[in-house]
Amino acid sequence: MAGLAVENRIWDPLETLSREELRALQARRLAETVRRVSAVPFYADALAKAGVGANAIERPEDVSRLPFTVKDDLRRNYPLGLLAVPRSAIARVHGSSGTTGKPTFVAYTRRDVETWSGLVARFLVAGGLRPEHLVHVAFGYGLFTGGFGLHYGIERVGAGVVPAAGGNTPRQVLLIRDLGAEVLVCTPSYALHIGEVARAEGFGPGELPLRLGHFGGEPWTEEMRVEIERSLGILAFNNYGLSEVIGPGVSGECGAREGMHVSEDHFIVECLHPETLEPVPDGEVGELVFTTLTKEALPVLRYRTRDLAALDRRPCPCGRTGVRMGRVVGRSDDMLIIRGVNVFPSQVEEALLRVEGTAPHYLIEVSRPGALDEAVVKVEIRPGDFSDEMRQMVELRDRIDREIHAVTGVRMTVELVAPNTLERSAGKARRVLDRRSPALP
Ligand code: DLL
Repeated sequence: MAGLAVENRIWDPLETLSREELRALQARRLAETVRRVSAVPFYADALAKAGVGANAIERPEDVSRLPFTVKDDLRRNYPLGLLAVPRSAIARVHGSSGTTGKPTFVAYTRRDVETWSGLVARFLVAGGLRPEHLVHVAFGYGLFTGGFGLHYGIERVGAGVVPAAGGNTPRQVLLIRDLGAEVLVCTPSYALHIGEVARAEGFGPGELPLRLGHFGGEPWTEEMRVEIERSLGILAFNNYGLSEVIGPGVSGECGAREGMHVSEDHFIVECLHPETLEPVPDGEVGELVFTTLTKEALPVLRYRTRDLAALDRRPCPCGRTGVRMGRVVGRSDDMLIIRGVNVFPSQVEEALLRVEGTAPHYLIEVSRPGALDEAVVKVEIRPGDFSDEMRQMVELRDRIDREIHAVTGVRMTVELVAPNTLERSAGKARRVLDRRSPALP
């Protein structure tokens, strides 16, 4: 088909429902979801406060009457207070990729795991995966939804998986070459790094067997796509998701590669102004808010993702009818994604507070000098603790380094700076300088 990068195959006929059929399905599933969550005290309370009765949902637009859910609601109901099924029905638990003292957990029933792998299969097939392929998965396997989410989706399609997981990049290159994987799955920044290492090991573009890549889990740009495609000699596809909603598989690109189709038979997506929470017109950037329609273990109502992107309802040449979301261009909160791990500046602050001698003045500078993110934390020393003695300062720096790693799970470079040298602000303190961010439109 004209304009499509790969042959157009559709995994699930539900991807091409007419808008009318889709609306009817959404209305039915949304009403069911509201009934299902009424069994969860947190939601029963929120629905009562919003004045939403058991039979309030007749149309998909009625979603706007429902209360919002935010990440803090999950934290406050730690570990699994929002569970909508008996504990015995849990088939799987995953968690947020951040490694704070208290992660947020999400749960799946057996049917949720099946729904999820079907959703992952949709975007993989849309982006050219076929049963005869072998797929190299370099996502972490664990609480993070990336590894297992993609793994099950690939198996669902009937393709082969190499569950390589992350780390030891030269070995990844060796495995890809020796096992002959045609498809690479990881974060876009890791794909770029694999490309660099492959080149250092003497492989030119296209000399590895790879032909396709499915990347997600963090923001990336069109320029990065071009770079990854050139260095690995592949076609690269974008896919999006978040653990609270299901994990990867919320949306993904088709062969047109102009936005990611949201699986609207499973999620209602809204694009709202992050402050007024009023809908923004199609084509304009707003915060994406998702309501799950089929999840059993942990349904969410109007989950505020903090991800900023635009929606596009124009027909797509591939024939899929799900609304497309553009690239995530930023976040409406201060969460950083560093080498795929979600980190809040407050976590760095927490780590600093554990170390005697540091002042609560710091600046996190994130950049991407090569393929991988680098974070430098500048920390002010308290006037009395500043010392000309090198050994003392090195010890202090190492302690901070260990604490930051323990709290965030990410290695950052710590730079100690003299008292009163970091910029002070009259309003909100600037804690982050992110040199990777594409400018907001
Ligand atoms: O990152 C799920 C996932 C894994 C998606 C693998 C795709 C592939 P979390 O760890 O909960 O879940 O992080 C979710 O990551 O709110 C976005 O800010 C960001 N994100 C995920 N995919 C994309 C993408 C997984 N394609 C958070 N583009 C989300 C931009 C993305 N940001």
